[in-house]
Order: sequence, then C-alpha cells, then structure tokens
Amino acid sequence: MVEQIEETKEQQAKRTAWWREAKFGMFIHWGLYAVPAGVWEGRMIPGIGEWIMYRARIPIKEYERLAKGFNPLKFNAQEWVRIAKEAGMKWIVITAKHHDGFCMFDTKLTDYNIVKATPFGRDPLKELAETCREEGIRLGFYYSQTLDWHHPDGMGNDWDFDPAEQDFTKYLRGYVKPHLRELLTNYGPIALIWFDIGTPIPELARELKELVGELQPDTLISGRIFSRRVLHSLGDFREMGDNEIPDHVVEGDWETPATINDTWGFKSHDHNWKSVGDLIQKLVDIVSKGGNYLLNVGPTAEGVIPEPSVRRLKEVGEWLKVNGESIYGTTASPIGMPEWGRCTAKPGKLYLHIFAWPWDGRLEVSGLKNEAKRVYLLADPNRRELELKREGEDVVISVPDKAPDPIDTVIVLEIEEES
Ligand code: JFZ
Repeated sequence: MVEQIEETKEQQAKRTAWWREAKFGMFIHWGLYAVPAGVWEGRMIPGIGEWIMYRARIPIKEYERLAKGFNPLKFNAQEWVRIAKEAGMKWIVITAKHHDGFCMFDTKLTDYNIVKATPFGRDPLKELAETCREEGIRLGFYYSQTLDWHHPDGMGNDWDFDPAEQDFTKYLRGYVKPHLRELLTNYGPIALIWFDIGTPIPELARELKELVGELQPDTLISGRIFSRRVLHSLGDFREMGDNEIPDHVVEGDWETPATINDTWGFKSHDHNWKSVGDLIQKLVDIVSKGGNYLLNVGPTAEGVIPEPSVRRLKEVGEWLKVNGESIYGTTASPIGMPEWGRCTAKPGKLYLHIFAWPWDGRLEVSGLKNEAKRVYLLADPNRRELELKREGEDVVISVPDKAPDPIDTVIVLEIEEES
C-alpha cells in the first residue's frame, strides 16, 4: 500500500477556508420517517422523528412499507435552495442515508432507495446537487456510517437481528465504502460528508477518511466520523452535541447542529418553533464563540419545508441582509462575553451585538486592548459617528434611547490594528 502523506495544517486550512467564513448552513433531515411523522399505529412516539423506527421497535418488514406511500410530488430543489439562500445560509447538508437505512439517492447497492422503492422514482439528491451548483451554494451529504437498522450487519437493530451475529467490518467495507464512492462520484463536487455516531473502530474510521480524500480531496469531514471522546481528531471540524452551545470562546473549527423545533425529521405534532429572536441570537452567540451554526429543517413526506420554518428563516435572512458584515468571515470575540450581548471581530473592527440595550444611553465596553477610533451603527447607511470616550479601562459609547433593533442592534467599533 502507498504511504498516506499527512496533510499539513496549511493545506487543511485552505480546504476549510470557505467553511470558516460561511457561519450559517442548512441541515435537512428527510427520509421515510417523514411519512409517519412521529405517529405509529395511532400512538404519538416520543423523541426525535427520525428515530421512530427505533423508538417503536418497528420491524423492518413493516417499516419498509412506508416506501410505497412516499411520493413527495411537491419536492422542488429550486424552492429549497431559494429558502436556504434567502435565509443567508451558505451551504446545505442533506441526509443521504439516516439510521433507518433508507437511501435517499440512487444506488446500485440496495433496492431500498428512493428511486427503486417508491412511486416517486426520482433522485432528489441529484436534483439538489444540480440546483446548488447553479445557485452557487455548497452541498454536503449526511451519511449514517455506524447505525443502520435495515442492514443485517449495520449497528443498532436488535429486534430484527442478533447483534452477536453481525459483522460490522463487512458492512463498513462492503456497503458504506461503496456508497461513499457513489455519493462522491455521481453528484459533482461535494462540500462535506457529515458522518454521524462515531465509528467505534479507529482503523475503519481512518479507512473512510482516506476514501473520501482519495475521491474528492477538498471534501470536509465532520467530527462525528469517530468516537466523541477523541472529538474531531479525524474530522475537519469538531461537532458539538445537538443544540449544544459552549459557554465560552472555543478554539479551532467547530459547529453546533441545531433543531428549529424539537425534532430533526418532520413530526406533525411538534409545534415548538424557536422564535426569530432566539434563532438570530443563537447564531450570533455561536459565531462570537468561534463556531458555525447548522440549522435544521425537516421537510414533510410531500416534500415541503414546513411553513413555520420557512417564515422564520426568511426573517433571519432579512436580519442578515442588514447585518451580515458582522457575521460572515468574522472571528470570535476578543473581549469575552459582555453583559449586554456578544462581540464578533474582523481586522480593525469589532462588531458589538447588543441584545440588552442600555437604559441610560451608555454602552460600556471593557477589555479593549486596542485604541478605539470611531463608532457607528451598522444599520446606518450614513455611518453617523456616535460619541465615544475613554473612562479608565473602559470605553463608553453614547447610544440612542431606544434599541433600533430589539433583537440585536450591531454597533461597529473601529479599532487601531496591532502592528
Ligand atoms: C444524531 C442522530 O442520531 C440524530 O438523529 C440526528 O441526525 C442528529 C443530528 O445526530 O444524534 C446525535 C449524535 C451525537 C450527539 C447527539 C445526538 N452528541 O454527540 O452529543
């Protein structure tokens, strides 16, 4: 075998550059689980929608029947990509195969796929890949490499199979790897593979990484390729727990995958939508700590992104149209987490994100190491200067009485650059 030449830090940084700048992406969990949408035999099944097969211990033979009723005629790749773009999202990650084992793409390895097993008969990933390319948005595939409740040698299904008789290595080498070959050959350039639930065997995880590198050297790999304890040592970025936002600045490349209600895969009775304010502040919070926000939508079995999600994403996008400069391409806060909100940075500029507007017109900024030069509201096209003065260790900015944007008003503070 040819010796693997380890990538240098610079090479890795080059591959990751777009992702570091992009900050806000769309996760899409879409599969057969959208058909029962959280309800099985008249019972509401607790937990996340895409886990229904597991939670209700649905036998393979019964779950398979869902495919016959899966005909998402309202699926429209252009529409989905438009929703992502209008939200200000820069990349999309969609489930190619989730834990239920159903393939949302055309594959020669199993007939248990959307083209062969459903009346729909189309390959939505192909349509999405083409549209993304036309629209200049990057596309990545989620692929469940460890759990597969449908494959006799995949992990996790102990109600149809006897785990003692399973051969995981055979599954990974004979099924997962050929799948990746298809996904990284038939769909053009793929921005990233979002592996999930760490492969328990390091050697096999390494084989997956090598295969991806061989097929598409620029493709990024999520931190969940390998067990969580060693974090992202094999992936290109670290994956936080679902919806987990760290409480301080975290060095290195990382991402928070997050739900917009309480499920990933569509559930008909989950109406616990996060508010627009919450979504914007979460995005800012994550970016101020150095991370990316991968926010999920769960389309229905008809192929529609639920309207409450669409509406919220549109409003986040409107905020980003005005305030995007303070998000895209920024780095983490150099002044920690101020009481009034959050901070993001670019060379020579701090973006002060005010969540809690000062009642007395005085915004105090502590911990500044560089000299403050001038200050203005990001939303002000005329960039009228606000008054700025030094008070001991702090800088005090005179701000209007009322918050121009009660969710997050961004103030730009220009600072002396370190030479
Ligand atoms: C996984 C999946 O099981 C789930 O269905 C969904 O796709 C989500 C995005 O990822 O769930 C996880 C995996 C890892 C952690 C939490 C949930 N973790 O490391 O905290």
